[in-house]
Amino acid sequence: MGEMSFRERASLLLAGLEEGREVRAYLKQFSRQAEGCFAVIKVGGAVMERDLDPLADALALLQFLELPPLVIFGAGPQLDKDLEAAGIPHERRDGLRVTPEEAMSIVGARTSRMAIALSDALRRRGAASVTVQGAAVKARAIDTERYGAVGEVTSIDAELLTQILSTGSIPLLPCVHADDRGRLLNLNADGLANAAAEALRPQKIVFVTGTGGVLGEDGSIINSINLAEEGEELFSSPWLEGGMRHKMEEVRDLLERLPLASSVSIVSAQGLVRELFTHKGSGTLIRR
Ligand code: X2W
Repeated sequence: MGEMSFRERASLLLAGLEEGREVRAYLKQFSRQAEGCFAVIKVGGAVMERDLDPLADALALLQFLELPPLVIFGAGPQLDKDLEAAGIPHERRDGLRVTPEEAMSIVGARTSRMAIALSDALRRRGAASVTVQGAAVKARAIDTERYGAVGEVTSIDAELLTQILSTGSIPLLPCVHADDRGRLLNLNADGLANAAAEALRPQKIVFVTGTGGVLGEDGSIINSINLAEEGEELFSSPWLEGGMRHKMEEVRDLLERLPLASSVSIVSAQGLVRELFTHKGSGTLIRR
């Protein structure tokens, strides 16, 4: 498909979904409410590494449909490697990376390079993006003694981000932001995405992960979860393990802070478009 423009490939991609009628109905529904933020999409570091091309295809397609998302990306596996190479011991506490001050230059350099890689991949497809650091996210250290230079969001400038979205550009948010004195802090990307979703109240909240959804007892992806009906059983299931259980608890807490109609999707990069524009979806759709 080397000779085809991204626009042509994107049209093919949409036409290739057998559910063409559904896709058009979703598109109509989404564009009617296109003011504000269509989607907050968090991309895990593992996906940035393995699936940058399908990810950029999906994001560029959204931009081409005039539904640019706000993208937050993580860098977990990349930072594990970089910090190990620099001889900085690897330690996590309560799911957060203990980040000594001297690690911050490595964290900053890696996340900048990743923002550049993603914006290059988007530009090659004709999609504009802007990396937003500093201006839109204010942070503060959580507990320097316990975690080092790890921060949490204190405020998100929803107006600024919405303004960027209204120009049609895709804002990219890395997980390094500053406190009000300019000290750089390492933020957990899921936490940042949750804060952004709360501030922007998008139509869609999506977590793009390597697993592509919540895996059930038999290892296959659960298509949808209604927390009100199935939550209790789900959380008491022994097969819902560590990382996934934690993720589900965060999703439940986020949904409780959002309007009832909100939903969260967990999906692969390859399944992102299908998840957004078809009834059946491709990953796990979670409602409360
Ligand atoms: C995370 C930021 C990156 C991240 C870290 O250093 O790993 C803290 O833990 P993933 O790939 O989405 O896990 N920050 C404080 O969250 O990346």
